Amino acid sequence: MKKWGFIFDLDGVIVDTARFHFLAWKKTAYELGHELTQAQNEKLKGVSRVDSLKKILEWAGIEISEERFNTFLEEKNKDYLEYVNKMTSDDILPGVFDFISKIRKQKYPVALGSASKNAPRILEKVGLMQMFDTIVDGNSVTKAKPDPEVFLVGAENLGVDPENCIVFEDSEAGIEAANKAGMTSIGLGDKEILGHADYVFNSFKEIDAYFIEQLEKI
Ligand code: B16
Ligand code: MG
Repeated sequence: MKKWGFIFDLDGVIVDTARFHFLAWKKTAYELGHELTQAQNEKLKGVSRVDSLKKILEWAGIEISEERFNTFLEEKNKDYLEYVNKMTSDDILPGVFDFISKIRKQKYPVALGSASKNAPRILEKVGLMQMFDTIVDGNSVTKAKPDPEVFLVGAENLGVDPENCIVFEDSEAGIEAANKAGMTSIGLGDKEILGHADYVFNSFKEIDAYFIEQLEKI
């Protein structure tokens, strides 16, 4: 049997925080005179905080000073953390806990590969910190998705070759990063948006039985 390594994105895969990012960025965009659309929000998923604000400014067609840029970043994170601080284990997405428990029981190594600088706080809030052998997040990598760095560091920390890693992602940028890393990419969400993934499922509930069975045959 191959030594598989599993790498999970956080926002939108393990927890339902993508909607909190959307609400907070919508407010930022509004203050910049721009109405953030759902389609534009898809382009922000998996993208670092700094790059997200750069994109919003581009869509708004305005330039601001470095000082205002940093103030907007701080404000956005403050708004976002207000939602995060209310999170509990109820915010874990359906099927995730059982899925990770199952692969851990089978001794597969498990990593977190997230762009978020808030990842440790979120994992603490929902009680999942102990589920990961390594945590690679926005505090430990410099290049943001779609750059593959976050997943390559995850693979290295797990001691698994990139081609034997399976990445779970909800974002266009994250699937691109996993593909660039030479890993198997699994999209969680809409097939229309994540069509460049190797596989797409609606949720972990769908993957559970089917996917592990296939793996064990390899
Ligand atoms: P923060 P992921 C990403 O997390 C989010 O999808 C993205 O919307 C966010 O801008 C980015 O983290 C940075 O997050 O502001 O908390 O540092 O999906 O890679 O887990
Ligand atoms: Mg995500």
